[in-house]
Amino acid sequence: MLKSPLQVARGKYVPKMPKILQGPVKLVEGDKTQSVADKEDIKRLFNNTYGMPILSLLPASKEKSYPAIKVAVVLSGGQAPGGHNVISGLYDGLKRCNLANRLYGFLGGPLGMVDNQIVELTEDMVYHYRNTGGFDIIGSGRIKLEEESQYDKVIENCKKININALVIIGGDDSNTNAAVLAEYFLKKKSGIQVIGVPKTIDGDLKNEVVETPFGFDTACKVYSGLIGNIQRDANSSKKYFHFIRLMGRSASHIALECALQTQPNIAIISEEVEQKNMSLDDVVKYITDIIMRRSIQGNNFGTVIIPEGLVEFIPAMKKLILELNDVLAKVKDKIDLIEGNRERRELVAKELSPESAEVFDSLPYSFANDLIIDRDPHGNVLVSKIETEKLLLDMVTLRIKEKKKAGDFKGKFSAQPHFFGYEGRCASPSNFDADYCYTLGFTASILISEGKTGYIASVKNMIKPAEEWLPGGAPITMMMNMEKRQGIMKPVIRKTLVDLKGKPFIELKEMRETWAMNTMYIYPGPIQYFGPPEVCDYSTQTLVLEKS
Ligand code: FBP
Repeated sequence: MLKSPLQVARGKYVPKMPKILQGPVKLVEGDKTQSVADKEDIKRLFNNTYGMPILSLLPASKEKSYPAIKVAVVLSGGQAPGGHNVISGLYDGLKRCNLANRLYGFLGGPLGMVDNQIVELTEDMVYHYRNTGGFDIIGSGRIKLEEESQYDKVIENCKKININALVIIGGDDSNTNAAVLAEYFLKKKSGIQVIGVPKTIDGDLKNEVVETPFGFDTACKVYSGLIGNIQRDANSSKKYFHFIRLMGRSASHIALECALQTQPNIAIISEEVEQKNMSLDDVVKYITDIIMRRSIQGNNFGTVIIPEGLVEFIPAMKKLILELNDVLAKVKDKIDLIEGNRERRELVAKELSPESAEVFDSLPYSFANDLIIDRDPHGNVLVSKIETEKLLLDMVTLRIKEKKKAGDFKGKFSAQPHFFGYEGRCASPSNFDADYCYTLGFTASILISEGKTGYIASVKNMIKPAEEWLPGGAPITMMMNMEKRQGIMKPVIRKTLVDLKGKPFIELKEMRETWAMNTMYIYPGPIQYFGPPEVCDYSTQTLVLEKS
């Protein structure tokens, strides 16, 4: 395998671990738990795994001996930096619990568990992936396992080589799947445990027990580095407004964090747009107003940060998308047979309520087409394919033209669209993510060895140096509530959106007028892997502001 000099050097990095995990540990049970909402429904659906206690790992006086086990790991959903380190930590942790333990990987995501695509992960294999980005060691996939026949197939495949436990590394949907499997496996007395690991660059799988999902830190640092470069270019040529859409399917955590790291002129936060009941037109007015005010000062340049999920938070669009989700599920067979976009739009429009049909009709065709493409297997709109930055850029351009015609705008306006998403998802993990992921994997190995199931590995106290982090586990059911998915109420982990009363948003709110009118860009530069801790080990501002 050919490697770059940085890959070679980075391969030798030894992740920092909590002091607690460096010696013998014991598991201590804390308080019993309840789901975040819909307690009765979740309790009924998760009869065997509901209400379990929080678990903490604490130092013990001597090493415990565990029986030898076989564990299989699966990577699920979108890539996030650090997945390979979860596997490295899991591998090393299993070997510390018992040298005879063996680790396997299901290939290509959850479908690999059904199709029995499995490989053994040996020391040699794991070695090549330590501290690297990507999920390519075993691949990933978005398939959702929903049928009992699929769960039975997973049991059958695990039994073939006596797998004792599964580790599912994924976001809210994948960890929901982990909870469902843990419950089903207990009901069927299969003896197979399931442990989840919190992953997603989107940052929305966090709550009182998960401080942050892994991958958010690295992805935000990559995007912020790029935004900083663009800002330096904008400030040099002083001729473009850059409309930058940032990944993050639903919540605006990435947009908010990158804004805090780079101080752009405008940062739209979807959750605020929804709270203020803003229309698309209101968002356009807001952006245009700042562009015009900057122009009066002679600043015909700037940066606008746009969260990927914005359209789903504009109330009229949200209503339209919810209706479209149901309509698409209903007409799926018919629509698949239609080739032309116009005919597809017409078929869908007929099924919408009059208000939503009007909104749908008012959208540019290309944008309306984007809204009726297939949902992912979890029923989510594929927002990464919706070019909101171009839509806003076109609408702002039109508005500026009108202002110019009316004699209200005398400046110059020229803009460039950008979308940053895939650039950050497989980056080499920052020190924070490399350390965090290794710790998560190591913690998962202990939860399994202790016979636990239906838990997510968790690490707390993360604004402190890694040595002081507190590893443990939390029952997945405590994060769940009931939500409508593809027209049906289902138990799911509740996503955490940007808290408009939280410190990160308040910081943005207090500073944004200053950032809009002055050019106060910060240029974070690329992630640094070698150097002083203040350059290499800092965590996101979101985490620092939320937890300090
Ligand atoms: P997860 O929720 O699975 O972590 O994925 C998040 C994400 O990166 C979103 O930010 C983005 O909208 C989506 O995946 C893109 O999905 P795909 O990889 O299927 O294009």
